[in-house]
Amino acid sequence: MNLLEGKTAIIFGIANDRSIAWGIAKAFHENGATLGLSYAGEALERRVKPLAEAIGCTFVESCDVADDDQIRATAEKAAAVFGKVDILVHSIGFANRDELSGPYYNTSRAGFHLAMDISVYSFTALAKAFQPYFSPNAALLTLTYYGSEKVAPHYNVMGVAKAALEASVRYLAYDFGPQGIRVNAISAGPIRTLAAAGVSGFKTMYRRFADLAPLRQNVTIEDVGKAAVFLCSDLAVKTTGQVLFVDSGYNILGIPEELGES
Ligand code: NAD
Ligand code: 0WE
Repeated sequence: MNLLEGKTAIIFGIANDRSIAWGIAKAFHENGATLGLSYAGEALERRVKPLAEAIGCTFVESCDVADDDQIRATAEKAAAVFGKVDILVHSIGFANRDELSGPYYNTSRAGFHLAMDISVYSFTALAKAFQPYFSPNAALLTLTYYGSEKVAPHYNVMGVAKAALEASVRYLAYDFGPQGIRVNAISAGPIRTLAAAGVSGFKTMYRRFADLAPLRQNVTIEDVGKAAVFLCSDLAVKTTGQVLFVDSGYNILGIPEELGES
């Protein structure tokens, strides 16, 4: 299909071929989009460059979203190369590893600030920096997780950050609405990416997810890519400020069924 023909998309957050951002990049490419990729720092260049090449993408820029100068430089470079930006994808989150276990109240002030800066503020900062270059019907997209709404053991400060990120989606949608620019989020079920590797208890919760979710299947980066194509295409012209669940229906459950019952 060619749902994104003629559109330019800049995607932030590819670390490797398991990244959700890579699932989105592949789906966008399959739908005819012109792509620009951005990654966190030179250490990742070796991994990201070959992926970009595989989808014929020549705009591959390093950008640490903790740094306003790097964000501005990336936006200016994108504008110089592409002229306008139709789609911006933010697939970035970070908290100190030691704050993703134990009780939430152990979160340090500095750790709280870091999680909010990288996982929440960066989306708003990107929206601001790219604003002059957005086309009139542009679409912005970020990635969130159900731990924003309900307690997911150990998700801790990231859950608080995702709640703030989802609120940001609504405020940005309000700000950009008059320009016809849409802002949405996808809430994905657990996926075994770099950001999930080594998280204590992730493996068990990943397995249980497929037993409990109405569709009885785990979520893939390709599944998320398809939903991203929809939200960023003209199919979703009147959808903004929303969180779309791509989670095999897990979020509708109240009381989980006894394991092995059905
Ligand atoms: P990932 O590790 O592949 O992606 C996270 C990305 O954030 C990496 O590319 C990393 O380089 C980038 N990043 C971290 N700090 C940065 C900085 N300072 N500047 C620029 N980039 C920075 O893992 P992922 O699972 O693909 O995560 C992508 C998004 O999806 C995150 O927002 C995550 O919270 C969200 N998400 C993940 C899952 C899951 O189970 N994996 C589920 C729902 C939502
Ligand atoms: O948003 C995420 C990933 C969040 C994350 C993960 C890490 C691990 C490595 C943010 N920062 C870091 N920092 C590191 O140093 N997910 C939705 C995946 C995830 O992470 C969890 C989960 C799930 C699901 C952490 C605890 C509990 C569940």
